[in-house]
Amino acid sequence: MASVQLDSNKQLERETLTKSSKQLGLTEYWAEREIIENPAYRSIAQPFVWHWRDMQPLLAKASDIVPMEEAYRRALLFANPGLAPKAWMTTTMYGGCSWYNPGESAEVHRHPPSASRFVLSGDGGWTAVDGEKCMMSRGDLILTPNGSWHNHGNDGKEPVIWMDLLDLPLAENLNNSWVMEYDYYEQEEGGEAAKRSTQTITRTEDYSQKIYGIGGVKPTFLSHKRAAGYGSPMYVYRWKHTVEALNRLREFLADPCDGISVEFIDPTTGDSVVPTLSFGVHMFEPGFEPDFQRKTASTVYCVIQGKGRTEMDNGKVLDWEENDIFVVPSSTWYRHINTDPSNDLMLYAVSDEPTLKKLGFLRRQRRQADGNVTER
Ligand code: GTQ
Repeated sequence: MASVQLDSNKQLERETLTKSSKQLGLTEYWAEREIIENPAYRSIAQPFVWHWRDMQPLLAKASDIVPMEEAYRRALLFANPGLAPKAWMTTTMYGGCSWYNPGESAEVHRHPPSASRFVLSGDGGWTAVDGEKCMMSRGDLILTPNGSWHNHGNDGKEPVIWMDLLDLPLAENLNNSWVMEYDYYEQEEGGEAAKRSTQTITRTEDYSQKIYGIGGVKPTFLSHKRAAGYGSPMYVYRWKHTVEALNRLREFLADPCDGISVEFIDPTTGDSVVPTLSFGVHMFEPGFEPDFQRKTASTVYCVIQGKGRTEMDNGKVLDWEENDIFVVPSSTWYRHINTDPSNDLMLYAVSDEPTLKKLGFLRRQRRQADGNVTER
């Protein structure tokens, strides 16, 4: 910054100017140019990994000493150190790991942020969304779009652990104030509407799969509007179908950065499953050497199978293995390496790319081994 020599009179006047500006809620651009223009001064999400081996014992302890009734969410939230004091993973995404003991349940509620679940461990867990009881197995994606009533439970014999992921920080930053609503009413038989803590299941078992489970085929005689009408009317994406799809794609040339990758879509529009976030899976076969990439979007990953590391610029590395969850924030050069010589690496990936794309902020670049950078 150019510094101009001022006579002492002007110096005094400037001090008064600074003071007066501050008092009026004004900031002098010239004085704080560094802070305004330099991203290094901003509090931003950091690349970070949460290890299952550390997290699981803490959740197990909580399952013993924290009663479900205390908050109806027995969850450890992923708090990115760059975003403290908020417990956010990125400036757009919030997530946590929830533990449900056999027989436990959480009351029905709804909120403006769109939510998702992704089971990490245990069978018998379920989420009821808009009248559909979605049974959840490891690797399944369950959606709870903006405004849909939902409640959870575990009918199984073992504890269930799943990852919750919501666009809550985005909703909060847009002043779509984070409102948890618990006033759920159902019409009693021939009587008044009564407040309920669970919703009646009104849809046939595995509704989402029955209606949309065969790709490219859409029933024309049923309504595709569900809940508030935001996001996909298909609420369950089964892991076994995802694996089948990935296996069929092995014969094609993989993406140089993301490997063999698929995105879950709204089957009625082809769009991302919720308006704000994209959900998908990247598969890296053994020995695959991806190119580096960076995006203005941020991505949260969960290691559904395999192990490896994320390499970033300046020698920063995140090592991870099965069930670990990690974040690659916007603008970071990175690539994922499968370090297992004999097994595929499968990464579940959630990104705010649809939001950036809709707003005209999305930029993606690839950097090849020779250093050449191209737009994607
Ligand atoms: O379990 O439905 O961490 O609605 C935040 C909001 C969990 C849930 C969260 C939610 C839930």
